[in-house]
Amino acid sequence: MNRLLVCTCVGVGVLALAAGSAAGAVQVLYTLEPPDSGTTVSDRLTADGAQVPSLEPGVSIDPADLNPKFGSQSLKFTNASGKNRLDFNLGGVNLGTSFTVAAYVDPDVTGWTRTFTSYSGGGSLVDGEVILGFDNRQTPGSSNGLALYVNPDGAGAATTLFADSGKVSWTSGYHHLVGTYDSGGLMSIYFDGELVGSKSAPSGSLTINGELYFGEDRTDPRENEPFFGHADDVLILDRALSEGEMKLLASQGAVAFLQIPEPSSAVVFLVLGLLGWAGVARRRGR
Ligand SMILES: [Ca+2]
Ligand SMILES: [Ca+2]
Repeated sequence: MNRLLVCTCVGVGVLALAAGSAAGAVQVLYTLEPPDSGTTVSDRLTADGAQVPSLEPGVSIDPADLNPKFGSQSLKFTNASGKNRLDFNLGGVNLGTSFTVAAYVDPDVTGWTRTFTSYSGGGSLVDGEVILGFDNRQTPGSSNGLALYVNPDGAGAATTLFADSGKVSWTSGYHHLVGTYDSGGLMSIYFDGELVGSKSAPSGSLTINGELYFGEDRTDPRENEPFFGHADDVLILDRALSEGEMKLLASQGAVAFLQIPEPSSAVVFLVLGLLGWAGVARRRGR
């Protein structure tokens, strides 16, 4: 093995392990791919720790209805039990001053529906509450809009801190929903890779108040905005992706976009790299 190849192997190994990681705030990716199954879901962005979610009884990887957007599996949300939320277990965690929340969703419902939410479910939003959801105020029924609310730390109670998409055209099947927040800059909504709504963002980082869920508000007992259907590539990043990046994320999926290696290939690269490095060191030591 020559030295160039050795360096390449080491470099690729390090890059492979570092891909998708960034210093600072929390990052989460649920691809729902094996070995995930049933109610076992793992985080694929683990440089900041693995944010393993908890699933309520109505949520699982259903082997009889996998319906993937990417890979071979997705997460199914049913109303069988009346409890249908994914709990990110991020209560009290600071998402930072800039972040992206994104998911591919194939809803079985129309109208008001929550995807990402730390909202209590009643009254004004308070510090640390965020909502990305379907919002049928534009045209009730089959043509829905999207809204993104972000109440960062220190904002105080408010219902005015939101971006609105206006009408978006829904067809059956998967659609990509994204909310981005950039303190003092913009909060924006993307639908299928396209910017559909934007508004000046308040300032401050956002520390999750209570808990962050996917599927319904935190304490709302009425279950009046539940998400039913499938979700895939559920993603939280510690930066606001740009409009250009959004098209790539929507078309390629998070694994390709973030260049996340399969666990096995990362290990192979690292082992090859270390073996090569050891070989060079041995020859140098002669
Ligand atoms: Ca993580
Ligand atoms: Ca998947």
